[in-house]
Amino acid sequence: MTSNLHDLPLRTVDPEIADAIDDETRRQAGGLELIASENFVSEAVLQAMGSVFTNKYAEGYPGRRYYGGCEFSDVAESLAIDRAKKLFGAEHVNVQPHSGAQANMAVYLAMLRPGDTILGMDLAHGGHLTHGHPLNFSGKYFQVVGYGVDPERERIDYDALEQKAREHRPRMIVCGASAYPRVIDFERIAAIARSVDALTMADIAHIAGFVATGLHPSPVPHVDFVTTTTHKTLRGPRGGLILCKEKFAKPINSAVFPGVQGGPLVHIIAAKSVCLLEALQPAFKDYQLQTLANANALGDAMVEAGFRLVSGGTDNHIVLVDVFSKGITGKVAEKALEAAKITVNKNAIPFDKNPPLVASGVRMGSPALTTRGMKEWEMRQIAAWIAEVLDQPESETVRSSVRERVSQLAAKFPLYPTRLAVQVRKEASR
Ligand code: DSN
Repeated sequence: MTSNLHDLPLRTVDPEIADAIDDETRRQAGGLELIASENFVSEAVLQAMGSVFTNKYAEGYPGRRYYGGCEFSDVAESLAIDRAKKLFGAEHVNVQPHSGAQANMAVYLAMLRPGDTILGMDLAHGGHLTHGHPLNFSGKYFQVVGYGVDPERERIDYDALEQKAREHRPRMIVCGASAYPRVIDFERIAAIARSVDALTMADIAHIAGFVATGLHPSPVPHVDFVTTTTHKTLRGPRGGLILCKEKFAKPINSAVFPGVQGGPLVHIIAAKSVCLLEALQPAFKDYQLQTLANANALGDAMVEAGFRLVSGGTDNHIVLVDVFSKGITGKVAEKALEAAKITVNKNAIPFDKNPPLVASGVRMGSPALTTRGMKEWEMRQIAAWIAEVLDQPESETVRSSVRERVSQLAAKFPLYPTRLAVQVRKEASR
């Protein structure tokens, strides 16, 4: 050992970081997490992430590595690949992308040349930065044409999308979204793409759990490439995946490594394997069904409280609330709710009149609270508290009263109880 600190526990080596982790555990357990892109991983996933695989270099792919000692890394990665193929019915899977953004980058690198045209959903209408935003690499290296939702129904305007595809003849159509509460017709978008000789990439980061369990139509049979993160509805570690037809396996693998990444994060790949195994169990479908039911209950209760929902409701885990319809901005709403220990994020709504850092909307989602075991009754209760806070967003009296009720509810749905018990024991012994 090079240092006598090497075998000591975190709290002894770095009490500041140990405190930050303990505080974050308490924050997650003590409040209500409604950020649509977040979730709580299982103890098994956490354990795999915190494993000695973090020490390993494994550039290359199973059986073809640039380093020795990769036999167990090969086991972890092969399991992840096989499980992802089975879960999504994909011919080829690359499990190495460090994130969804890097998965998208690898697909672009594999199939596009700088200056090519991509047709992607506008961020302002629910798309993602990597689908062609001018400040993202995708907007800097490619000509970007945006599509969006129609102003009345606030759903993807497929006719307008088709018209733009005919007019601009993109090399690739990118679909999928991060703030779109409705079903996406991947089959139709893929047909539009084929009609103009374009490739299609579906980024299913938000809805991967529903796609995996057949609760959202899968893009896998229709589009050329599917990318996803693994940490949203899929409930795994932070990371990305690429699924594609076997004929694209070589360019996709080369684009990930050595194209945009060096060594894979083997500990994260091991945790992806665990999450994919969990997602293959029947209970995972029950969880997804409850996530849908909870989002519906939350949305309905927000409407009953007088708020307008973008598109009038939800088909998935996302409830996009137009808080400006009640005269408050997303920024004010986010801050007021945070003070009451309810975490959401401000979000632009289609045709937003406010700038993105102020925004007219708040995006809420049900995956995390559903993991804790909450059901429709709790969702209705939480919506009533949200309405109470947003009715008087500056009132500390209301915030603290709701905060108290939030704490009581959270305590009834324990999160990481063994980790918190360890903290309590440590505090008692200090
Ligand atoms: N940042 C993610 C989200 O919150 O939806 C998308 O990558």
